[in-house]
Amino acid sequence: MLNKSFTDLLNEMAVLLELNQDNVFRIRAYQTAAQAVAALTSDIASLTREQLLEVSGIGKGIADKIEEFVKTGHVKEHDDLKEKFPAGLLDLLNVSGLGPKRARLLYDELKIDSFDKLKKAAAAGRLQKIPGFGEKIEQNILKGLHLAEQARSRMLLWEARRLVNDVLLQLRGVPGLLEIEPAGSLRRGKETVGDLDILCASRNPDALIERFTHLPSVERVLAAGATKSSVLLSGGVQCDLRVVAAGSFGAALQYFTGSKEHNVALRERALRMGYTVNEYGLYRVSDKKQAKPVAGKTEQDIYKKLGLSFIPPELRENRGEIAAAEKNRLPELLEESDVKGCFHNHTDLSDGTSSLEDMADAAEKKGWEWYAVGDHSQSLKVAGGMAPAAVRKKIEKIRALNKKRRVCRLLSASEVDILADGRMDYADDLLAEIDVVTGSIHSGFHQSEEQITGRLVKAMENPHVDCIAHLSGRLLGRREPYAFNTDKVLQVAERTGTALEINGQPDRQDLTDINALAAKKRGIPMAVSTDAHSTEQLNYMSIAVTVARRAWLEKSDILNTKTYPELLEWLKD
Ligand code: DGT
Ligand code: CA
Ligand code: CA
Ligand code: ZN
Repeated sequence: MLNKSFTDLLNEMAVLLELNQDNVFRIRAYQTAAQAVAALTSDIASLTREQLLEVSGIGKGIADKIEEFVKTGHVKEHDDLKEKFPAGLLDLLNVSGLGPKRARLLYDELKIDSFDKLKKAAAAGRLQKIPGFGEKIEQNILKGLHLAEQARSRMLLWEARRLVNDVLLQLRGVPGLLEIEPAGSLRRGKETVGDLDILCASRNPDALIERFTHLPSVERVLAAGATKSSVLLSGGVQCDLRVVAAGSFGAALQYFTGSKEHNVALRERALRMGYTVNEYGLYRVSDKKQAKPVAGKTEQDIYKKLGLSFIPPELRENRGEIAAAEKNRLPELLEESDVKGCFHNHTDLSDGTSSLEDMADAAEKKGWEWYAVGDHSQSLKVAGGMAPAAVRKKIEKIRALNKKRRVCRLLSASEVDILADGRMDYADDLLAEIDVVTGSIHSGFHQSEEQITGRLVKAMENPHVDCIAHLSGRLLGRREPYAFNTDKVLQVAERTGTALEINGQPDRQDLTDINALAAKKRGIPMAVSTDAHSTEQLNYMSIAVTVARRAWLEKSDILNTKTYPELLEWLKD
């Protein structure tokens, strides 16, 4: 499928045009087209010109470029533009606080075209001397550099899953393969992943290693040993493949899943019980030569022999899971199949790329029982926030659609901005007409902790607000969380019965697992949301569910597990 690489190309075109100080409408057209292509479910290479032109956001110019790209793998205008600027300059745009305009200035004034040069210049205080920069901007750029460096060394869970699934798919057919499973932080569902760990048992390790080191996505082979091979995938991500004997597979999977802290605690427990545990198996301490493992083929056997119920990977962080497993008191974790709907998402009426009908169809296809169709509120102009009249029209439309559709019931929803002074972005009479009101902070991120906490409290005290979205406002690798008093916010959520959201966007994932667990302890209802901006993004539900699992959440903690009548009942309260 060419869509991803073409989307990247379009986004890069938009940036290059901006660096080139081109016409703003042209730049905007490329950005819109990138969103449109990203949301397509069919391969652009398989669409006719007529079909392409039917997609909103794709005009004649873009259709030409698609044809050129499908035929040649290149777009000449893109190549030409790229030649005008050094490659490192584009890299700089990953630093938050540095848009194309400022990057261009840095290049023109100080010849800065790499991370390193930028870091040196900022540290030496040379940026603030450029007209229009100043000390504050320099500080922001330094902060942005720090975040970007962190982001470079870790990838988002979603991206890690995509990469690993691709590798697994290609290894599954190799002759002699007995078992294959991803391990490490990926299997534990951590929000970001450092490197990819894959574990295999095989009758023919050589064939496996041979295939692994020659995958099309492999850029460089770091090691190709019979038991451990490491490669760099394109994009510089390291992937380790370990091959073990089938009798040790469970022990190795347990060991390489981690976390290290969980493993240390487990090993101490084993020792107290007269066992040693390592990646080969569980042995009696008296078995000095480790000749006869007590367990090793499956993880289940190992936990069982240690007197524990099976601990799901998401809980293996040494946060009390071993004590709970000993008493058979582990939570029955939320499953994606428990989810019956979603109430934070968008359509093309605001900044989404799919229509209301398409989103509803996609929700139905996911097997959901209800779907609250959301959009942004009026103040969020950059995201096409909706004016009150448009919201009312949308509510009418949803009512009409519900007369025709029976499988997945539609509700109206809105992600309503919590304004800088804590007022909601719609008047109460309109809020009362919307089925599900989610309050969000999208502005004033730099306010003090008191101010932001005050805004959140005021929003939760509004009886029309059902839920607070993405509490923290962070964007992993790009924006730090805003300052807020967690205890105070949880206390008010508990008192007002306002739900808190776990957002499934790969770069958000907040509530964090820690905050979600704290909310559970107070009995605060929570929602898992996709915040989808296209039909495809409804798949981000899997990310939100993973965060919930890492937070020890069960079906009963989550509003999305309610049936349609139960949900209506909850909304009434
Ligand atoms: P990452 O890659 O930074 O996101 O985190 P992990 O957890 O995937 O860590 P990684 O890739 O270094 O190692 C994979 C697993 O192997 C880790 O979760 C636990 C296990 N492991 C690695 N080194 C050690 C160690 O020195 N002691 C113990 N007990 N376990 C280790
Ligand atoms: Ca890892
Ligand atoms: Ca590793
Ligand atoms: Zn939002």
